[in-house]
Amino acid sequence: MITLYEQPDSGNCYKVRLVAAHTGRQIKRVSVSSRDGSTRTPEFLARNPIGKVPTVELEDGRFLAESNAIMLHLAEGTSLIPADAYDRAKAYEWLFFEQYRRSA
Ligand SMILES: N[C@@H](CCC(=O)N[C@@H](CS)C(=O)NCC(=O)O)C(=O)O
Repeated sequence: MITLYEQPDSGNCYKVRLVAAHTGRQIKRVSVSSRDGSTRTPEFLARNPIGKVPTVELEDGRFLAESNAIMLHLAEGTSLIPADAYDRAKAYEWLFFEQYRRSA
């Protein structure tokens, strides 16, 4: 099972939980927070050297960070990643858009 290190109030972590749910993946959720220092411990920095969430530990023990990279990994082989190149690029367009767009 994938382990998701998350801040429960983080939109980036919510996106990962949504894709996990849509793709039928079970995830183990572990709460960490910059507020209590748990994203700056040596143990957490070994998982993600920049101390950010979401960070996931895959079933094989490897770690992956960046919400969009995690979502693309979870969605691999599903209809969430369209087969058509243009449709796929349109999906990526939304991923890039939301990373820099902070308000309406
Ligand atoms: N581009 C990253 C942004 C990651 C990020 O900024 N995460 C915030 C929560 S949304 C975080 O880890 N904040 C705690 C900290 O900076 O220590 C992504 O999409 O995952």
